[in-house]
Amino acid sequence: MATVDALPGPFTFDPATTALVVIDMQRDFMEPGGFGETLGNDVSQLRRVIAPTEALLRACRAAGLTIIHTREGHLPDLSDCPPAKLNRGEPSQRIGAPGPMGRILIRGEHGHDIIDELAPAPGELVIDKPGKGAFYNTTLGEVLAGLGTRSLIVTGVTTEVCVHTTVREANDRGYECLVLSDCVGSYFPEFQEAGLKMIAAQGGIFGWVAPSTAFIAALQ
Ligand code: TIU
Repeated sequence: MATVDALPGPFTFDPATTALVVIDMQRDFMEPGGFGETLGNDVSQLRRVIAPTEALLRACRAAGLTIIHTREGHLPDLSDCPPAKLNRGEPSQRIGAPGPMGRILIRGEHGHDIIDELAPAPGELVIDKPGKGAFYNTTLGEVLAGLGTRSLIVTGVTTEVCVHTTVREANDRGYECLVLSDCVGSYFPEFQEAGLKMIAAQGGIFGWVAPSTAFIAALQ
């Protein structure tokens, strides 16, 4: 067992039953011209997450940890995109509209894929998800059950949207989640701060929070 100095207290995990989950580090959220920018966001806010996540991936690969990447996106015919999600914003900028990186948030398009810096290595799992949470309408639950996973190290974007939804889903399913504060990012600095506080508040209502350096130190 290994222990991380975390909030609200020590996070103890067995690397053999722990998976790193890297959420939605896709061009559509990280780069100009993608879904994140069409929603009115300043995508440059997320760049600071990349370097610490690269270092984290190196450490997790060296330690032989299970690594899972997720991608949010929809089928080309949009049959898996509910109207409540599709009908937001200007029609020319909606999910499925043509953009500089291909159709916005559509599986198989350049913008939908993970940024080059954090590209999955051979053998790492990639879970495509239609919603914010990584469990909803995906095989993640079955995959983790098959692996015997009990703890999740959660990173990615955005903190208060897909990271939070996934951590909440995971917590209800009995997984112990450690969110790495410098490896998650929000378009809104105030949501980043509040989003992290909300996870560890009330004795760790959804999980634990620590910087990636603390987790990497515990892994080695
Ligand atoms: N808009 C926003 O902050 N996030 C999303 O739409 N998806 C994810 O967080 N991945």
